[in-house]
Amino acid sequence: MNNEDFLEAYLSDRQKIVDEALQRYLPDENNVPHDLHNAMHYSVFAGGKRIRPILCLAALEACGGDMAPAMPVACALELIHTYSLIHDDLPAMDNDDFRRGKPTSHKVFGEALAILAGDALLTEAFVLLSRAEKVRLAAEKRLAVRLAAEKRLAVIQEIASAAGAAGMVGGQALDIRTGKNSPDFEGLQCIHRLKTGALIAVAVKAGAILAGANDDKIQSLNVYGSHLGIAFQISDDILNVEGDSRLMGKQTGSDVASGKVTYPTLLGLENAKAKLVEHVESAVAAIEAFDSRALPLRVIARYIMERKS
Ligand code: GRG
Repeated sequence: MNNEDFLEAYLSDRQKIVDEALQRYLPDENNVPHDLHNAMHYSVFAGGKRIRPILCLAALEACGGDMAPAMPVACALELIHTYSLIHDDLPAMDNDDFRRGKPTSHKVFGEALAILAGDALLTEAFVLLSRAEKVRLAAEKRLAVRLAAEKRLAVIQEIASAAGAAGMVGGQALDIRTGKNSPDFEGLQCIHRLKTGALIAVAVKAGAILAGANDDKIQSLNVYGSHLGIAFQISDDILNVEGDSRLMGKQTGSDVASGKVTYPTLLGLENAKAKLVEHVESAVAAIEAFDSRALPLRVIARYIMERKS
C-alpha cells in the first residue's frame, strides 16, 4: 500500500471511530430543550474532517498507547473545535453564512441559539474530559480500566489553557483586533500559533500524555504539533486563494475581498507555499526518532500540505 492509500484508509477508519464515539457521547438530540440539542448535533455532524481527534489518537498510537480510554479526550477536542467554528461564523465575528457547504448555525437556529450551542459544546467537552471511559478488557470478567486521575487532570489543564485566553480564544481576540491592522509576519505567526495552532498542538500533546510517553517524547510531539498547527493555517489561507469552493463547502477568495492579512497576502502565494513546506518538514523532523508506529503522524503532515478541503 502506498502512503496515499494508507492515509485515505487511515483517515476514513479513524473518522468512523470518532463519529461513532461522538454519537455515543453527545447528549441525545431529543433531549429538552430540543432546539439547543438540535443545534449542537447539527454542527457536530455537519461533515468535519475530525483532524484534531485523529491527531490525538495518532500521537497516542505513536507512543504505544491504548485508544479506547482516550476516546472521550479525542471527542472533547472536536466539541471545542466545533464550538469555536460556530462562534467564529457569528455576525459579531466573521459573519459567515456557509460552512462545510451548509448554512451556518446562526443562519439555521438564530444567533442566540448558535451562541448557546457553542457554549454548551464547550461545556460538554469538559464533562467528557473529566469522565473516565470504561473499557471491558475481558467480557467474562467485566474488567474496567480507567484513565489514571493524574493523567486526566494533566490533559484537562493542557486543553483548557490551549482553548482559553492563553490559546485559541486569545488568538481570536488578537485576530479581531489586529487582523486588518496589517500585522507583520511575527504578528501573524503569533495570532495563528494561538488561534489555530494551540488546539492542534494540544491534541497531539494530549495523545502523548495519555499514552504515558516520557518527557522527551512529549516534547518532540509538541514541536511536531506546533509546526503542524501553523502549517494547517497556512494551507487554509492558500486554499482560500486557490482552493475549489465546491470541495471547501464555502466561498473562496473571501480573504482578499475582505482585506484580511493572511500568509499569501503578506508573503505572496509562492512564499506562503514555501513556508508551508518548511513547517511540514520541521514537523516530520521533530518525530524522526519515533518508530514505524508514527507513520500516521508522518503521512498526516504530508496531507496538510496537499489537502483540498
Ligand atoms: C470563536 C473562540 C473562537 C475561536 C475561533 C479556530 C477559530 C477560532 C476560527 C476558525 C477560523 C479558521 C477558518 C481558521 C483556519 C483554520 C481552521 C481552524 C480551519 C477549520 O478547521 P478544519 O479544516 O474544519 O479542521 P472541519 O470543517 O474539517 O472541522
